[in-house]
Amino acid sequence: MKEQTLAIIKPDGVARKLIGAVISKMETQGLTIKAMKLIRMTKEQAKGFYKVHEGKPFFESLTDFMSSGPCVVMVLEGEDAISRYRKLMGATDYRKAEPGTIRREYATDIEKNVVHGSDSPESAAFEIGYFFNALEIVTY
Ligand code: IDP
Ligand code: MG
Repeated sequence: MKEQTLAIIKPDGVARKLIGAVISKMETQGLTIKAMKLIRMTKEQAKGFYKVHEGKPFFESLTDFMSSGPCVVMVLEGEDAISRYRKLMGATDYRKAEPGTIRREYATDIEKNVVHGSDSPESAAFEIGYFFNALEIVTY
């Protein structure tokens, strides 16, 4: 089934000039970019985005990190895009990620793990709507 998912190249990925490498992997895996922009979240915006993790021990540090510099936010589309892109990202902890995945190749830390991806249709709908309005998602 054709789906859309929300992807982020996190501040570590942008700072380390990994935008091109990450997008290249996305395109090679059959994902099409339907929307994309460079943004910098405030701490409050990062907290709103990650509100499902509120109360967890890593929440403060994660939202500091996500607001520490620019991110690239994207809407990706493809067959089973949510699971396809989760597979391409690899496990949250890069040490457990499969070879060839973005996190295994590029992440340096369980927190600074280069990319984000929605984990369900419900989270994709919330996360896409958090950053993009309908006019910004291109139909082609
Ligand atoms: P995901 O990004 O693979 O979906 P989540 O469990 O949703 O992983 O966690 C969101 C983000 O929070 C992770 O990508 C990572 O940056 C950070 N994170 C998750 N677990 C930990 C942890 O145990 N320590 C530090 N940061 C964590
Ligand atoms: Mg998650």
